[in-house]
Amino acid sequence: MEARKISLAKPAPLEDETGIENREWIESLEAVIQAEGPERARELIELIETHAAEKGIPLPPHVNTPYVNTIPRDRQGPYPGDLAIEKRIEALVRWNAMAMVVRANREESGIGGHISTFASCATLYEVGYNHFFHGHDAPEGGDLVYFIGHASPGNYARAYLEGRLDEDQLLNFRREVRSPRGLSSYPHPRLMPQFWEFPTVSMGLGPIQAIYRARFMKYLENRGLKAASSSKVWCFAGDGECDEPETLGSLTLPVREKLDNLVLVVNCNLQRLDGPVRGNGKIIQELEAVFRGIGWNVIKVVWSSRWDPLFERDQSGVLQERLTNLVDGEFLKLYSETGAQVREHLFGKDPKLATLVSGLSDEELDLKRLSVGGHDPAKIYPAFEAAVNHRGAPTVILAHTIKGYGLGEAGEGRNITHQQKKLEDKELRYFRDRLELDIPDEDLNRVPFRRFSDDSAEYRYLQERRRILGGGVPKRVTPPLELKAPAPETFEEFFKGSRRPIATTMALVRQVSLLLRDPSVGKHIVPIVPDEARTFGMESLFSQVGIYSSVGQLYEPVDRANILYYREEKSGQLLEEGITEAGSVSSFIAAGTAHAEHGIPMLPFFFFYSMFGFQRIGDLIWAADDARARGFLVGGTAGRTTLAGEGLQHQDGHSHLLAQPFPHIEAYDPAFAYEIAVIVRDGIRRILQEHEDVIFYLTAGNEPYSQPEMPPGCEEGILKGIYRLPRAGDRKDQADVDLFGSGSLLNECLKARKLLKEEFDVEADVWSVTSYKQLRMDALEVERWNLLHPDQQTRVPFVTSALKEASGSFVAVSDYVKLVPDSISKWVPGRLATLGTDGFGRSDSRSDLRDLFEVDARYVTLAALRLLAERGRIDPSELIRAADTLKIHAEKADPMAA
Ligand SMILES: Cc1ncc(C[n+]2csc(CCOP(=O)(O)OP(=O)(O)O)c2C)c(N)n1
Ligand SMILES: [Mg+2]
Repeated sequence: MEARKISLAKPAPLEDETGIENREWIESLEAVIQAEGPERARELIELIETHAAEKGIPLPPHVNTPYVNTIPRDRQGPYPGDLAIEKRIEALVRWNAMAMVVRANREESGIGGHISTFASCATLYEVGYNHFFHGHDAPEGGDLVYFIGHASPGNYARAYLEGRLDEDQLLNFRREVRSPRGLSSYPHPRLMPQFWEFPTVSMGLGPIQAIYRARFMKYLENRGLKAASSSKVWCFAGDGECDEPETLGSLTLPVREKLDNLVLVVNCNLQRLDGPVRGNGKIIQELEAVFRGIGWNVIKVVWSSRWDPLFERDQSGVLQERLTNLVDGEFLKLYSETGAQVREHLFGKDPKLATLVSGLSDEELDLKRLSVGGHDPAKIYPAFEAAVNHRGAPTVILAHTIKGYGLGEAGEGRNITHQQKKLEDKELRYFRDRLELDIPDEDLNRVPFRRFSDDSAEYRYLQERRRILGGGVPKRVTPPLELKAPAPETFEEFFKGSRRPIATTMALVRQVSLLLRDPSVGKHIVPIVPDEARTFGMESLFSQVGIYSSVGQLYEPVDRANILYYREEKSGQLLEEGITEAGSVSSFIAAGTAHAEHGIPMLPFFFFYSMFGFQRIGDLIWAADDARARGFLVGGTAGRTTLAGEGLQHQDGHSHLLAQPFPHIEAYDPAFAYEIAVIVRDGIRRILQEHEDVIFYLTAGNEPYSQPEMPPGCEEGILKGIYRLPRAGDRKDQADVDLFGSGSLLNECLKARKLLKEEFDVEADVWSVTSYKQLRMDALEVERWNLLHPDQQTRVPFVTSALKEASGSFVAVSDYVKLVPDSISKWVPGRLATLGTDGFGRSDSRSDLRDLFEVDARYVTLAALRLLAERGRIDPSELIRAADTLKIHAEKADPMAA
């Protein structure tokens, strides 16, 4: 975007002939404002605009305002705090934040950390800490503040001054391994569960989580689970971060939902990591256009109070015009210059501008002295105040700041500033002097941490402010909330089985539907779906619990006559998010952490197309795990050959592989309805009764088949990952071969067992592997224990002991890539052959797909025979005959290469 194009504020010339006419128009408008007020003036302007449109006169969209503060000086009330004390507090926070990073890097070069980002947002945070951010003890509940991840030294430095962290902890910044008291690099609730609430450092994930959190708060209120409150969601984000699609991708939701409990503060230091965010444009104006265009309340905090007299003297608007036309790259250059250079380069271009500043000394013109709005509490306070008082729409504050503010030559506003981690003595001295701290020269090199004494005015002030605002922020609290387990009937029908063919997706939906009726947990369940409810057969939930809508239903739905009609209501329970997996998982995180944030235990079930889960929004699931969210992720229409007909972009054969590295996600690929019931029942117990921070991932298929009754004694195996299905007949002795199946491919094992018996006189046992991940985790844990405890009796992984009486020849078939079953091969006692669905999916019938990927009963049979041949149990020549019998062609295309 060219700066010239966005200078909508270009003032009209008032001197020449046209100027006289212009002035008459302006004077008329002024007269209306004076006589009838601004509202009438607005009406008239709109009238003229409409008329112009009728005459075919194109007008530019009104998305920008001049490049000045939105709140004019005369609407700025008196500052409610003690500015001198707050300045001294801020100076120490700034110093300590810098000291943490510098000391950490001196001790361990390369340990990282950032100085300049917090240096840019420190004043924004301080005004928040002194006047706005409510802690959990506030009468109406705390505010939820999403801090900028890589500005975390600032939060630690603040907590240190408040006495919430001690020096030892500061010294262990980024030493999360060396010391149990180490401070995590970024906000990680997993690592600092009593401190951090929201993981934000993956750029873009903070804003989207904050948006859906603010909506979830309204959801809880509208459903009557939470009293209406004035709690706000504050989200701080970087201007560079706004390039992430997650940052700006969900901006319409808060407008639609009128989320006036949401305040987004964009720290516009005009720089990102490598250089300017928009060197050739103006990021603040660009963002203003985006937010205003959508309907946000936009407040720009651009210039500090020192600019006020200049703007007041600028009757012709020439200063405003110059600043509006200045590209950010040029501003940053000017910022690094001396006052004399600024006089020449910024003000010297126009005689009127030169005159405007002629009474100011060069020192006074130095931009480091003139400063910008985001470093001036007097400008920040009214913006924050206007934001929290605004009704009916979310607010964004675009605050102009300087990256590395106060660092001078060490990186203030320089391109290198982001990476600055070490300061030399000269630079430390400069920083100290800018902050007006009384650290003696001889102490400087130690970069000491400094705090106020307990009887100082500053300490009393900051403690008092935090006490009034309800305690420390951030602080994560998890009250022990107990919910009674769901009634046994909620699960029983699944244990009986069903002859009628049912897909596991249907079983899961039915399970959730029964849970929603349960008197204990029912109202705590949050079904979430990104526009796939009908795909998963969830539409019965529309009428059962209603679709949440903050305004109810303003229209009569077209399908009103149908009992399963599209019912929206204010107290609706189902979150129908529309096509946004990223938004939906953000709702999942909000619901899954509601026990900590709102003192209300909620149990989300997020149903999504399994292909668009871990693959598409893996980073948000990672954040959910970090956030200690609890709940159930359900990957529907799963399995590369179970979902027929959709093809390459839809058929998921790898989400179970992608789920493997997530530490607190237990992933299951259940085959039968009773397995689902066992997993869900135990998961709910662990979440609601044991208070475990765990997420369950269940894949569910859409292939209908009859559901067997639950065999006795298999619950442990289902939960741990493997159990044997009842044998055909009542054979007691060992089988010749053992077959592992998961999900709907378990049926292929059952068919293969029959084929093996009938065609080849081979006895097979069939095992349902509900979770390779669980088996692997257990085996890794046991292996580790054995390594560390050589003096004790060796332990055996569950999978090894479960299979100890098995044949020693195993065939695993999975609707996922072969690596999934391969992941346990080390611990399988014998030889394991794996069949899986490596390669791009295709649209076709299930049987053709299973032939393509070589995962049907015939291939299971052939693989079993091959193992027997390898062991000398059958003659290898039998294999040729077998392939022939099974109609398997040796020269068929390899699905991985095809
Ligand atoms: C998804 C993602 N990509 C890259 C990074 C690495 N990174 C950390 S900070 C940063 C620059 C941030 O710039 P900006 O948002 O403007 O914040 P500032 O430091 O300028 O306040 C980058 C690229 C990250 N944390 N997350
Ligand atoms: Mg930036």
